[in-house]
Amino acid sequence: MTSTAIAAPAVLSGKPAEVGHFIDGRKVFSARPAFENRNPATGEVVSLVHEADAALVDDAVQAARRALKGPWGRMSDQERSGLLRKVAEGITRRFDEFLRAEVLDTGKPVSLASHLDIPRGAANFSVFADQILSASTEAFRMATPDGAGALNYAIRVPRGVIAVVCPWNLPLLLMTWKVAPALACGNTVVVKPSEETPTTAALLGEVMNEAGVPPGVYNVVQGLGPNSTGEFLTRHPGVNGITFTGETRTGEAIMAAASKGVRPVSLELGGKNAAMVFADCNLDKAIEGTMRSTFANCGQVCLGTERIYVERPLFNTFVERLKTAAQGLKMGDPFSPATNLGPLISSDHRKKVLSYYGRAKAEGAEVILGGGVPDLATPLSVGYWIEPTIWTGLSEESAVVREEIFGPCCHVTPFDTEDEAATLANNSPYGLATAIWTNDLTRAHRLAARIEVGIVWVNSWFLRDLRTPFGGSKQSGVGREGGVHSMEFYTELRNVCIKL
Ligand code: NAD
Ligand code: 6OD
Repeated sequence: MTSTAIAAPAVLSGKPAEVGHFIDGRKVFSARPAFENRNPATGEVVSLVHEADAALVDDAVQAARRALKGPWGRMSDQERSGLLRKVAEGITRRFDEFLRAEVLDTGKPVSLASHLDIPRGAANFSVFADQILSASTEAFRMATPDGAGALNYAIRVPRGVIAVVCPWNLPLLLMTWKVAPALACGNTVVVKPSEETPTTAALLGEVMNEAGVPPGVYNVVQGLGPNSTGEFLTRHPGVNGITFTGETRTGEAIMAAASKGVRPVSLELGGKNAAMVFADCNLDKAIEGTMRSTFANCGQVCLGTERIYVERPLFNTFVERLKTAAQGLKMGDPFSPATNLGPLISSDHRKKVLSYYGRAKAEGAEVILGGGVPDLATPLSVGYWIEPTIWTGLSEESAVVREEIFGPCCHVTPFDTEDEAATLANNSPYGLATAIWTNDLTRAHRLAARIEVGIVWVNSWFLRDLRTPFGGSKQSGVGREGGVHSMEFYTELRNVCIKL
């Protein structure tokens, strides 16, 4: 595995590559590509992407249904586990191809993708290859009037065909986070990657074939969401369960689609996460952690902290230190190991984030840093770059403080008491994650029980043990994935009662 020795793309010459679907173990292309996929760093077209219509989505679902009845459906947990392990090895073997594809699709720095996205893509498969071997169920002996008794035991059965609908911010990581446990449990999948980041899902099809995963077990349909591929897939009656990561609004549409046929859904949705920084914290660590939680992946991480609450005695120092650290972020060619801040995903997304930058100014925020578009040399000048931005001084009612922006920005607010910090943090329709920075562990435990989120990090952020429950409260999601919690979603329990 190499980490940074990845060739930067030469100026693309000739026709860009075409990215198509993967159905029944084969690459499939529609009559013609439907849209362009641009490199967010340069605006350059990197590929032409095909779009699956309803008939092609049906082909993929039917292939997935057939595969359930084939050798895949008869495999033992041990055999599936072995195949997943080979998939993990395949990702690692083709690390540089995945890395290049992910960096070109997202514009994220190679320094990030090589340490997070691609290794996690492989780890998701090896972790669930282990998990399935230790999955257990319950058993009960009961009394019966004849005295002989009966034995009840539960078995786990796959749900069937799972639709996996993915976002663009961590494409391989988030897709494999769902595909790996779904396959470990014996399901088959039809994946709909984001239209912004189609490539690694297609590449994974090749790895599945190389690993010997039977045709039809892993399928990919490319395309858009509403009135297109995403909707055709989630409304398809041959789909037995839907797992989705993306915006809360889209989650609502997907939940509505799932209600037809009463299909289960797992939803990992948006956030407007708070960090709480207490005066007794280790400031160096709090700054380092907040730099990551606010600016990693250009702020396009659902777990990112866009609201920072700082205990008043530390407030001015914290803001000054965060500003100095953020001034050290380095934009540039994402393929350069020195770059640690990439662009936003698209021109449209930049327009959205800039509208919040404008709104913050209009509402009288004190702009501590940034607030605009950086002046970069060609070819980066054409990309979707934006300045890292820090504000103070806005009211808690401001849309900038309440709504998910999904950009490299945060608003910092002082607080006076622990009670006030908790009230401020909970004042949100979202409830995904929080980061608490304090050396008072009693306080940390107290707050962990009080903050209305699915994930609490104390003196850390995005520190992941893949066996732990992951998911959001309130409008940040439905259900938990990870470890045994993924097993719960991707299987059904069937009780067997045997009269002795
Ligand atoms: P999005 O909701 O716009 O799109 C996600 C996927 O859904 C895409 O593949 C899209 O084509 C598809 N889609 C859109 N409308 C659809 C419909 N009506 N039916 C079926 N499919 C449809 O999200 P995004 O912009 O790709 O990602 C950013 C969002 O994702 C942010 O809100 C972020 O917080 C959230 N997110 C959450 C988590 C989490 O774990 N909670 C992780 C990553 C991202
Ligand atoms: O680490 C994970 O498993 C996970 N689902 C991370 C989500 C990050 C959101 O952008």
